[in-house]
Amino acid sequence: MDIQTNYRPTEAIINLQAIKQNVASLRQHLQKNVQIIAVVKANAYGHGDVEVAAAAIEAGATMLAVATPDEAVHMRAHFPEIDILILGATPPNFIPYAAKENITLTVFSTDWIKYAASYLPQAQPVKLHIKVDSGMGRIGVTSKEELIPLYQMITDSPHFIVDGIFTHFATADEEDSLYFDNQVSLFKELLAALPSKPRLVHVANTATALVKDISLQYDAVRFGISMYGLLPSSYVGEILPFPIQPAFSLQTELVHVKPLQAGQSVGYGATFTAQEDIYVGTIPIGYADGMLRKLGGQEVLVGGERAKIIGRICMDQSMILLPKAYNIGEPVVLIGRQGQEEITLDDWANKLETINYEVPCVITARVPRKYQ
Ligand code: PMH
Repeated sequence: MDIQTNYRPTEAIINLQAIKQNVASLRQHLQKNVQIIAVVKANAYGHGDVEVAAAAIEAGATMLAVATPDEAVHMRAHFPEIDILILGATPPNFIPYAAKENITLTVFSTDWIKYAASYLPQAQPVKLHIKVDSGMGRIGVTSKEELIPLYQMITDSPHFIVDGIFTHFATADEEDSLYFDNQVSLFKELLAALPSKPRLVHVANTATALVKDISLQYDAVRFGISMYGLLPSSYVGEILPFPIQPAFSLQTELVHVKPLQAGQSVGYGATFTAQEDIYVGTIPIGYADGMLRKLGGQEVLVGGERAKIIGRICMDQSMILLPKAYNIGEPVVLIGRQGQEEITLDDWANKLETINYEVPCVITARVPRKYQ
């Protein structure tokens, strides 16, 4: 018997048309032969990796990028043909799977190639992309002295292929381009030192692809945040070459509505006390869903109007101040549009004193993702 799940009305709605449109708009913006690598790591920034990847591929993406071997295994199970790149460090014991399933790995040290000796693939060689750390300080080779021996070691081996080389920018979304320009220079210097250019050179994240020099599109761009319809920064928003459409919304329903008299309080710590007679609505979402306690005071939308979250957010429930006695089952939008009003993911990010990238990532798996 199939067991029904998701009885609770709390759900994230992912607009796949928006994702397709964002990818299609990027396609128009890029030079003809530049490929789009859809960055679907971390469950597609919390949006749902399988559905997002399918939408991105339909709209023109030719490669998927994930962060970990497990994410690559998950993607391969759903997409037998598409090229998949693991952006992070992969332990050499993954090599046999990578060879068999054509997963491209990121490398940045000769030690890794040495450790790989115990796991050498039998049949196909494994495709590798060399990561250059041009200033992010995360993973990657930082000099020619590191790059050239690594490149030689890979090309000397029948078990590996240098399929690509890439770097990642720390400040591509900022107006001041000094640090960015230094990263570009170092990457170009290292690229020029190679005996021959690998098949895929890629450096551009969203911000680079959208607002930097077109020569930085190279052979492919790694499209993350704006595929989801979100801006990497407000600066990029000011000079965006095409409109983007957010894909993520979050909604629930009122499960209880009650009048509260002046002087009565709400929630743990009784931190909110009614100053007059009011209506309080309870919604079935809390910090265990990723609606962190710091979002206390954030507005939600009910009946096309703004209503505030009052008292402390609980693990599974929260209370809101209602303008009138709504019925149980009344829709409540936490992120997204209702009538003329909109609450954005950036509103949540501001309230949480973080960036929009983080918000959908921390909406937990308890909140089902529904697709439209
Ligand atoms: N390439 C790499 C190597 C990345 O780490 C990321 C995002 C992207 C491309 C896509 O960037 P975009 O979403 O700005 O387009 N990585 C991360 C990160 O590690 N933390 O925040 C974003």
